[in-house]
Amino acid sequence: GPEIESERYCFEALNTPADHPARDMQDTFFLDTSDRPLLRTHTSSVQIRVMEQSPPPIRIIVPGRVYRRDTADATHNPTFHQIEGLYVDRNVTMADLKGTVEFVFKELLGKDVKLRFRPHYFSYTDPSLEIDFSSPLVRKMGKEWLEIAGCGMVHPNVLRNCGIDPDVWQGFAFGFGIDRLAVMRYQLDDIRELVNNDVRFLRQF
Ligand code: 2NM
Repeated sequence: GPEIESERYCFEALNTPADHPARDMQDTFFLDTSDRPLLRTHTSSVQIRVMEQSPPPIRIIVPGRVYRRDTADATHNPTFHQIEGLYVDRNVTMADLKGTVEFVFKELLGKDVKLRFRPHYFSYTDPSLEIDFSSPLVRKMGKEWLEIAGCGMVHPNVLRNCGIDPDVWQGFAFGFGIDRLAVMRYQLDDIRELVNNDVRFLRQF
């Protein structure tokens, strides 16, 4: 999907109201033209494009670059990368969500990690959850749990906005940022190296 998006795909279709903080000038890079395109703040806009175009069942993984206003330093960058998953079918429940998410993160982080789900709020899912993980690496950082991802059951309004009947179809989605994970895993000292394109850095991998 495109990195330059409309407010419709990035916010409106995702049930995110006009007064939501993400839609503030302080949080999103709006491009200075009349129809207010913006730099996408998440890859969920791509999920909308897919749900609009293809009838369920849908099973997709959406990786991509995203943009949020932030002051760059060694641990923050106004551009980073997300991976999102979306599953829409008949009879989809929270059990499918939990089982899939646990499988994904155990494959990614190792079979010995512990996962924890906490209630949360996202406008595009209900119920919504945040996912923490615990591992020897996390404990080495002096912490017990580290937040890694968000997830939830796709809000009926989001399905409706894409022409999908929520009385017939349900879905779950999850998303996470990969840059901070890469910093941890490869012990990088500056998150900005991931987009600096310095070949002396890139050649190490
Ligand atoms: C997240 C967390 C929770 C999400 C929801 C959707 C859609 F389009 F189906 F509504 N896509 N992605 C989602 C839900 C993403 O990332 C932290």
